Amino acid sequence: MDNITREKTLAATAAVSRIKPNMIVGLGSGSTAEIAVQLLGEKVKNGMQITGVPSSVTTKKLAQTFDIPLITDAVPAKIDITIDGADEFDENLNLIKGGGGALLHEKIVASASRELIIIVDSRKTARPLGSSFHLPVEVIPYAHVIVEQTLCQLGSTPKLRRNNDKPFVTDEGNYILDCNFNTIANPQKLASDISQIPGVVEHGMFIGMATRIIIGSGETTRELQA
Ligand code: ABF
Repeated sequence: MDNITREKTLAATAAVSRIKPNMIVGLGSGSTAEIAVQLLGEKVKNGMQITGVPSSVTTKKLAQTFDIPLITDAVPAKIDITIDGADEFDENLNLIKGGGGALLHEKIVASASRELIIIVDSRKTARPLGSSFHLPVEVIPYAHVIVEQTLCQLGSTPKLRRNNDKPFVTDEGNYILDCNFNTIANPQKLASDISQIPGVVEHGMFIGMATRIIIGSGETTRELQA
C-alpha cells in the first residue's frame, strides 16, 4: 500500500469508528470516501445495522456491491453522520468540494447531517480557500454562457469542465464551471454573490458545515474540530 492510500485508509478508519449501529450514514464521493464505504461494507457484512445515503451515482453503485442498505430516493431529514472527502480546507474548517463533480448532492446530504466528518490525506493541509483548487460552480446548461460572464465580473476565470471533447455532465444533468478566484478573501460574501446568479445551481464552498476534519498523516491521523 502506498503512503497516500495508507493515509486515506487511516483517516477513513478513524471516521468509520464513529459510526454506531442503527445510524443513518451519509456516504461521500471521491477516492477517500470510497475507502470509508468499503470499511462500512465490512461492518455491514459483520452484522452492523446501518442505512447509507449515497451522495452520487458512483457511491450508490459502490455501496450496492457491499449490500449496504440504502436510501436512494429523497435525502432523509435527519442523517446522523456523513463521511466525505474534500479538495481543500481552511483553518476554519471551510471546504472546497466538487472536484469529482458531485458537489450538489454532497452539499444536500451534508446539510441534513448532524455531523459532517471530512477525511483527507496529508497532501491537503489548511490553506486559504481557492489558493490551491479552483472553485466548482454547478450551472444549468441553458445558463452556462451568461453565468460564466458574471463569474468573470466577480473576478474569476471560469472554465467549462469537459469530459474529453464534451461538457462534463453532473448526476443532475448540469454543467460545472471551474473558477479560479485565486485566494478567496471573504468566502461568505463570495458564496452569497455566486448563489444569487440566475442559473447557478450550487457552488463548491461548504462554509461552516464540517464538524471534524481527519487528516491521514504518515502512520497516524490528526484532527481539526469545529
Ligand atoms: C469528494 O471528495 C469531492 O467533493 C472532492 O472533490 C473529493 C476529493 O477526492 P479525493 O478524496 O479523491 O481526494 O467529496
